[in-house]
Order: sequence, then C-alpha cells, then structure tokens
Amino acid sequence: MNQGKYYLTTPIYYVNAAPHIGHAYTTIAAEAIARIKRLEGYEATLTTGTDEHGTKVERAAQAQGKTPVEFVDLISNEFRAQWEKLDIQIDRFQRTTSPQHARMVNALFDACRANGYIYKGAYTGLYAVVSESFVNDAKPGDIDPETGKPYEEVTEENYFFKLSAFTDRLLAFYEEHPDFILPEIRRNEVLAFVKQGLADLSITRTSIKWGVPVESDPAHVFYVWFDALTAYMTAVEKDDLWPADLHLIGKEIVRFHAVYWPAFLMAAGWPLPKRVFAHGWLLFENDKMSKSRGNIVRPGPIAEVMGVDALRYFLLREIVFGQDGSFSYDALVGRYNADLANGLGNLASRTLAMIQQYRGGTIPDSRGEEAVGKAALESAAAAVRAYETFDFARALEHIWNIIALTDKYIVERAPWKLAKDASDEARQRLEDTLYTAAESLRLVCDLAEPVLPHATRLIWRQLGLREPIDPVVPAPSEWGRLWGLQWGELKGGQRIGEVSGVFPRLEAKPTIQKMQQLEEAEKDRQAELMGRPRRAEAAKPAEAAPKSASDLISIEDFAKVDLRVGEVKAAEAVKGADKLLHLQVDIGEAKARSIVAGIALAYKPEQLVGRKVVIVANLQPRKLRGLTSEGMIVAASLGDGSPVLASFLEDAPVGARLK
Ligand code: ME8
Repeated sequence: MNQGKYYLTTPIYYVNAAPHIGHAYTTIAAEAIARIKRLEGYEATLTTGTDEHGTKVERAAQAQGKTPVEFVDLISNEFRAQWEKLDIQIDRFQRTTSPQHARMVNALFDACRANGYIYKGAYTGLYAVVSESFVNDAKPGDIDPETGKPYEEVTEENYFFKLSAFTDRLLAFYEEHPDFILPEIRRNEVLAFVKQGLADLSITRTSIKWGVPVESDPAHVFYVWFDALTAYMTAVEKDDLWPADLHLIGKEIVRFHAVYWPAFLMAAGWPLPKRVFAHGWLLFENDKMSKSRGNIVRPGPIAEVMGVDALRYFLLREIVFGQDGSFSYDALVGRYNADLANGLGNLASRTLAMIQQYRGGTIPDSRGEEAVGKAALESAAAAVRAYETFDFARALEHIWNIIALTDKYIVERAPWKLAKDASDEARQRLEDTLYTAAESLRLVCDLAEPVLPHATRLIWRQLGLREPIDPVVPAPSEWGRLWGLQWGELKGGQRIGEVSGVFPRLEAKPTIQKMQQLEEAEKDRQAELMGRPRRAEAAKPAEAAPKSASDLISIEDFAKVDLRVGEVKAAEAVKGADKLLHLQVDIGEAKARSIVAGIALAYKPEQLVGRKVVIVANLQPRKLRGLTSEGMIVAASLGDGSPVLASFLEDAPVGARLK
C-alpha cells in the first residue's frame, strides 16, 4: 500500500519576528496534510525552517549588541521550540545559515549561470543611508524618516537573473499544469502578472554583508529570495525527495513561489515543485495579523489553556482554507464548547459510560446498525474527498455530521430504556446500539486524527485499542489501509480502557481572561527576546536630555516653532504606504491643513477623526507620496519607534498656540 514519497513544506520563516499564530496556522495545516498523506499511504516529509539573512536581521542583532549569528540562533531556536511546544511533528528544520545551504544556493546559481541565465548589471535604487539598504517602495523625492532628507539614488553592481526569458515558458507550464497554483484565485493573479511580461531580477547585493556569499565572486551576497527558496531543496538534499509535492504558503508570497522559483529551477534545468497552495490571512480585529501592525496573537497561551487540539481544530474548522478568516477569543471558545465539548467529547463520554454501565466495559458482539453505518461511511467518504483538496472546514463538517447522526440515533434508541427491558429483543437492540455508537466514535477518530492527533489517541485508548494498532493506526508499512473506511472494524468482546473525559466544557470568561493574561506575559517575553524594551520600559526617553550649555536653546529659539492645537477632520490610509496616514487637520484657519503622518501602524483612521492633536504649523510644506504635507503632528516616540500622539487632559480650543 506504499504510495511513495510526499514532500511538503511551509515557508522558511523570517527571524525578524518571534513566531505567532499566523506562522502556527501554516505549520499546523502543513502537519495535518502530512498526517492525511500518511493515512493515504504516502511516506510524508515536512520541512519548515528559518530565513535568517538580510539587513533587517543584521540591524536587529546590532541593536541588541549581538552578532548576527548569536541573534539568529536565538530566534531560530524560538521557532523550533514553539513547534515542539505545540507538538507539531516536523521532519526537517532548515536554516538558511547552514553551510550545506550556502553550497546549495551556489549550486543553483552556477547551474543558472552555466545555462546563460545570469548576467552582471547595474542596479539603481533609492537607498536608506542609516539602515544601509535599498528601499523598495519609495519614489524619488520621498523623505527618509531616519535622516529627514530625501533618499539617495545609489547604483551598485549586481548579478541579474534573466526572468524576462521565462514569460512564455512559465505560461506554457501553468497551462500544462492547471493545478500548479491553488486556489484558483491565486492562479489567476499569477497568470495576469506573468502575462504583463517579466522584468529581470537582481539576485545579489554588494551593499549587504549578512548573506550567503557568491562563491565565485565573494564581494556579492545572494539577495533574499534566491537564498530562501533554495532552502526547500537543501532540507532534503540527502534524502532524494526533491521535487516537492507541495509548498504551502500564505497568499502574500505566491509570486515568489509560483513565478520566481519555477523560473530559477527551469533555468538550472532542475525539477519543479508540483504544487503551490497559498492560503489566506488570519485576521485579528479585521486586520491582517502581522508583526509590523503589532496586532499579534501567540499560539502558546491558547494551547496552554485549551489544549493543542483546540487550537488546531479552531484554525482548520473556522477558516475556509484558502480564504481570509478572523481570529477571536470568543469564536475560539464558542467553537470549542459547541463542537469539541458538546460534540466529540460528549459522544465519547456517553458511549463509553454506557458500555461501562450496561456491558461491564466490553464492546458488544454486533455488526451494529447497517443504516447508520451506511450514512456514516458516506459522510466519511465525503470528508476524505474534502481532505484531498485541503478543504479542512468541509471535511470536519462531514465528520461532525457522523457525530450528529450518531447522537440522534442514540436518542431515538434510548439505550437507558432498553437496559431496563429484560427481553431478548431489547437486549439485542441495546447491543446493536452500543456497538453502533462505539464504531461511529472509532470512525470519527480515524477521520479526525490529522486535525486532533492527541484527543483521537486518547479516545482510541479508551475504546480499548492499543496504539498503534490495526486496524486503527496501521504500522507505516500498512499506511493507506485506514482509509479503506470499513464499517464494523471494532471487535466485539474487546475490553474498553480507563474512561476519562476529553474536552471538558469551558466557561468563556475566565478561560479568555487566562489566555489574555498569559498572552501579555508571552508578549513581554518575546519582546525581550527580540531586544525591544518591554512595554513599561518603552516610555523611557530614547535620548538623554542635553547637558552642556551649548546644547541648550533660548526661549526665542523655541518661539520659532509654531505649535497649534488642531482637530482631525478626516483621515485615510495612503495607498502603497503601510505607515502613512493622510489627515485633514483644522487649526482654525480658513482651510484645514493636509498632513501626512507616519502613524498608521499605531492608529486607525477612524480612531483619529474628531481627536484634538498638536501640530507644528510653520514647517516648510513637503511632498510625500504625491501628497502635500503642510505640517507635522507631534507625538512621543517610544523605544521601539511607535508613536503616541500628544493630547490634552482638559479641552483646548482649535487654533490655540502652545507656548
Ligand atoms: O515571508 N495569516 O517569512 P515570514 C496567515 N521568509 N498566515 C500568516 C500570517 C497571517 N496573519 N502571518 C504570517 C517570509 N503567516 C519568507 C518566506 S519562503 C522560501 C521565505 C505565515 O516570516 C504565512 O505562511 O514573513 C506567510 O506566508 C508566512 O507566515 C510569512 O512568514
């Protein structure tokens, strides 16, 4: 029954943020797919890892007084430890700083170069001097917030990849492999992007130090994606598992996986991965959860309070795989109580308790109720089909349908009444009923195992099945037997194990409070790990106050700054600039001032309208992103750079001057 290998990957996560629930989402889904594939008879191998190069990492290390190596070791270990804590079974953990990886990246480069797809050229871009890096999303004339001056245009020599040569070959490839990019909406996006024609890609830098050196030209290091994507191959170099059967990723990196990566491999003449599946985003309060937005939830506290399986179930049941979905604590506890406590947990405890009570803990010798068996197997087959397309939510719906129909059947049969009837017929009906309930429970556990690996093992043991045991958990050589999906596999006469509850009901309020408390502690711990000050310390002044007389200014100097009370009349996001908001601020003049402020990560536009703020009203106007900014909004800058707007305890009239 061995179907051969199945190699799948998660993204190789950046070490510029500690792991959060968004990373856990992909990793849990990938691990569940690995389990599904094992049940289908494949020898599945799952790779995850950490993407550890680049300027941002170098700077983060520097800010902490650490070498890049010390810093990346720390954060990479944090990822590895997180997956261990969540008991996610990872087969390979690939770091981009490993020596084998450097060899693999160079091998890919050399192969592309030998085939004529690499050339040296000049790369010109806007350069941020302080961070020593090119700024990808700036336009000429944009101001570098770190210097207050426009970004400089800098040209450096880079190696380029001839991506332009692959437009037609990629389109032909997508045509021949309609399932290469899933879901379809992502495929259409990629097709539209490639059809516009592709520009060549700069794949090395001389301005960056922290990267994989180009062996044949060590002044250069490889630039992020050429380095990171290759990690998928490094991880399995020794096992001969390439090409990957599946790259599971978030939708924001589909272009790198579905355009650049196959083009690099085509250029090298190496085999291409078989599929890229891009899932949606986990949203929190309707916003993408991300480190830069700071609206992150960590998986650890949820697993600690509600259990790992509750977290897995919520993520895979609540969010349609491929679409965006929201995380909320209320929905998490709601799902848990409705589906796990009242659903699976209740079916397990009532079934096992009845077998204990009415049959002294022995599974009755019966084939069970054929009609229930038939309906259950139909749902089971539908669940397996849904799993095959990674539609976890649908699969779980079908599995829970088996629970519902079994619950209904138990209520109709009323075994508690049958137990009081001494007739042979009632006795037989009771045996059939108990067997049916137990067999349904066994089937549900077989099907739910990829999502609920811990609870299902617990229930199997309570059903008296050893672990691993046929027919429930086949040995690796028998993988694939399981989803033959039979009815009547439980053996009559078998003793059940010790019965204990799975998924006890949880009271929402204290459960949520507990998770939120742990979340705060975890946030602090991670902040410390990442070298950012804790929130309480973040208020410390970033720079020391001036000490010598020559550092002091006169009152006249201060009077030159025209500070005014203003009221925000309108606020909106600035397209293409994550950090900027465009405000209209009334300072008592005929017309409201147009002000572009770098506060979008800390404030939502709707929070600002109607709010009183302090404005520097006599700054020279300047252009930002094509918008004129006629003033500056005053804010305290916390240690991590996040702003807190200046405001008044008492009401201050619009236009009043601060002196
Ligand atoms: O992009 N919702 O790494 P990264 C869902 N190093 N998934 C989320 C998420 C959210 N809110 N936030 C993160 C990189 N993810 C590169 C990858 S691969 C060769 C290099 C998950 O640390 C999702 O899988 O920014 C997303 O694609 C990935 O984390 C981004 O991780």
